[in-house]
Amino acid sequence: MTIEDNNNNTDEMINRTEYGGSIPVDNVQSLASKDPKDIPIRYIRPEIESEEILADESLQIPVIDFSKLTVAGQPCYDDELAKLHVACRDWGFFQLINHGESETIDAMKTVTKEFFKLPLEEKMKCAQLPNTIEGYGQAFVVSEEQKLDWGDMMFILPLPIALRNFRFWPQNPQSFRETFEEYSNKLHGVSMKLFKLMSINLGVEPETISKKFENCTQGIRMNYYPPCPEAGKVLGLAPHSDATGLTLLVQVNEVQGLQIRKNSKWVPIKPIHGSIIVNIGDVMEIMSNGEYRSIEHRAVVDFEKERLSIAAFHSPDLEAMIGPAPELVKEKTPKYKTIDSQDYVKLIINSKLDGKNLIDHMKIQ
Ligand SMILES: O=C(O)CCC(=O)C(=O)O
Repeated sequence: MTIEDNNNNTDEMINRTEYGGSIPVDNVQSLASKDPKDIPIRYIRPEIESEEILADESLQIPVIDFSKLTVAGQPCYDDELAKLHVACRDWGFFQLINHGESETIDAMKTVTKEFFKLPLEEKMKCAQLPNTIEGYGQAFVVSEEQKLDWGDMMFILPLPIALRNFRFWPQNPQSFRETFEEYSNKLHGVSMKLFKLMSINLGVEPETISKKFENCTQGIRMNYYPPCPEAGKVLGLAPHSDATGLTLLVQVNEVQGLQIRKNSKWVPIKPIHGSIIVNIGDVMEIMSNGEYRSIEHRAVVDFEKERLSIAAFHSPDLEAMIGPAPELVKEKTPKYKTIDSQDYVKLIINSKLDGKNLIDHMKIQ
């Protein structure tokens, strides 16, 4: 099916509403443009002022050179593969350079910036609907009391193709759909190469991990964080680990904001220009039986400048079972439960972003 096809028929194949959704809340970009001095209390998080942010700029996540991992047996291949294993095990985060997808990424950055610059009425043509997870709005708001993130997002599920709902794919800017489809394919390709390399590093058969992502569920979230005069008291995105297998994140403009939790402190990440920031999600933690760890991260906002990022989440296909790879529990006990993907997705959508709360549900005590 191509993006031109009408996909109403897929609504019959997949009941989109059964997964639940997010409670609608104010548009933050409009809020920020009106009276930026008067920040509603629901955005203010007193607890963050006492949290420690590491000032040591030398502590940075590992950098992996993808060009050294293209052909096994190449000089440097073994060293880079070992470096990748350490990055996944000890950090759960790394920056991928020389990935060969710069042109597609740059095009995606351009249409993302253009989309968020559109008037609200135009963006609202792709607004979330009750009980859907896709579209323009905010995600993970599950109660009226919950603190809110200082940001808006556009979330689309481009894969699997059968699940596409073009209602949420912007037609403005004009090149959005074509650029987005290309981006989805290219980033899925990068993630597949990484899943295969991680499977080699973990010593598991491709069927156990990487094959489960061939027909993956891919969600792409474009985040827009407006500037905030109370930037030190709000968060663009609350601390969370990703519920997925692997996330591939690009920072769209030069404003930094991603922080990861290491040894109870927040470490600001300095993206290398053109890199993809990769992080291990909860599903990889589960499948690797805890050998790899998903890491809590959050997004902070700037006092004066807007910030944009694009996260591509890769989850196993909807028929797959999610649980520890049998090879990795042979001599150990399983640390996590095994459940089917659809139940796992329901768990994600109906939870608020709260540290590693999701994976705690999956742990065998
Ligand atoms: O904006 C960022 O840097 C972080 C985005 C993120 O963590 C997410 O979209 O899940």
